[in-house]
Amino acid sequence: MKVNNKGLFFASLFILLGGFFVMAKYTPQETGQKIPSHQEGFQFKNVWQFSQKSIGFSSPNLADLNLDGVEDIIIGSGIFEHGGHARPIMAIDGKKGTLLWSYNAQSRVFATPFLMDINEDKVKDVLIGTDHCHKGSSKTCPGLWALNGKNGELLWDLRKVNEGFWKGDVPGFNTISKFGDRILFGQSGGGFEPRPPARLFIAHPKTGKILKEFKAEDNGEVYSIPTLFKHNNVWHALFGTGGEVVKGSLYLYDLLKGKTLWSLPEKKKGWISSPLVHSKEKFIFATSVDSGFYKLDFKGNILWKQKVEGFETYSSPALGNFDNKSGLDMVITTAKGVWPRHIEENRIIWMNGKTGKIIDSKVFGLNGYPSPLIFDLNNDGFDEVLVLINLEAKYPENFEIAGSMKSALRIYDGKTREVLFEKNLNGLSAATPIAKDIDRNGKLDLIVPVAGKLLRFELPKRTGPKVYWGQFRGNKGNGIF
Ligand SMILES: [Ca+2]
Ligand SMILES: [Ca+2]
Ligand SMILES: [Ca+2]
Ligand SMILES: [Ca+2]
Repeated sequence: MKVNNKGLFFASLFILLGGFFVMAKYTPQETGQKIPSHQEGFQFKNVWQFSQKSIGFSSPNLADLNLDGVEDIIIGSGIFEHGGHARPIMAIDGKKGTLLWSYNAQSRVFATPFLMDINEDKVKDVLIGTDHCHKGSSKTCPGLWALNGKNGELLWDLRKVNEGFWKGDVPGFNTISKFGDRILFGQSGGGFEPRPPARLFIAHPKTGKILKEFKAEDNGEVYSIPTLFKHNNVWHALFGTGGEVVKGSLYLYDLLKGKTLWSLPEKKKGWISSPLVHSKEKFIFATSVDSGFYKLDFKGNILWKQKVEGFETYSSPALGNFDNKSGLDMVITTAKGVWPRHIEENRIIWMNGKTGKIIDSKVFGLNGYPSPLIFDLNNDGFDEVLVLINLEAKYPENFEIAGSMKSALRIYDGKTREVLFEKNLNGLSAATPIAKDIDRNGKLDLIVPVAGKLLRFELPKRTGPKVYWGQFRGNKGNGIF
């Protein structure tokens, strides 16, 4: 279960992060947070480290691209807004941590790679788009491409495929979602004044041909990655409009009829994080920027609402069992203050799934936008939460210092909600990691992106942990629990 931003959402969400760092230092002692002295059994070992300066905003995804039985990592890059930095889309060997291929994206990539085999060679291919144009080397942007998963070669270029029909001049693309034999993606809107409305596109994944285009009813900007689900045999798209300072609504859209079924407005700010759908229990959990946390049914009825005043939420929520009562609970991460100055504190909040009552909450560092991951590491029926934390926040004029900023990987115990494990990292953390046993040896792996590098850790012992929400937007990367 987890969180993200102006894309990233937070893969997507991070489009928003350009201006949020100010000088501040975080001292863990001040928070009263206990750092565990006994972590035996949970000492994740570093397997490899892959360095590339521009890594940091795009959350990774997994597929075995070289067919050696170990899943490989696909990630975008683009911490640097300006200048002639390389901003590649990369595939990294999961076994060795070496580069398999890269594709030069010119502009920044915040989105998470979407993976499906479109050329029918049994290897998943990579579909991903970029942020809007920036000063510097960017010439043609934004772009959205399908790349051959085997070698990174271009399969199609959205701009070329739809030449003469579609013009995409301004805002960037968010992460792609699949429904039936179609894909859906958004071109965010906003970013420029006057703010153009976001456009959402339905396209054919094999050719890149745009089949249909629509806008949200309020003509808003859309940073929230749509969560697509089938209900009563109809494909629905759930997404939010608005931004950090622009109000918006949560929409449920009927993709067949092309109409809005319902919407839920927030008065002051919008909806940036990607909403979560529980397909079996048929509920929605969505978080607004203004820290409104909503459990809804599929008709849009509010089952409960929790509001935390003075906080803003950009990350996607997650589900798990965190108290001794039956039923799934919620966990969210949120930041005190108003964007772009979230310097006071971050907070992780656990809520009872039936009532919305807060089970617990803890302060956990600064400017933390990565979404949480959920797994039961010690097999006690209570779910641990993994978060990436920034321990200092600076405003990096050009992000050159982002790679040396202090951060940490922290795991909270599901039962006590105390810190079970913590490891210091160097590098701003702004994307969501992955928890999965990528080589199927029974030992859980963590794939951790921080500014300037990607790290693989592995548990030393076979513990057979159950991973319920192992990457950005869940185990399938689609926002569905
Ligand atoms: Ca592999
Ligand atoms: Ca393929
Ligand atoms: Ca546990
Ligand atoms: Ca493993």
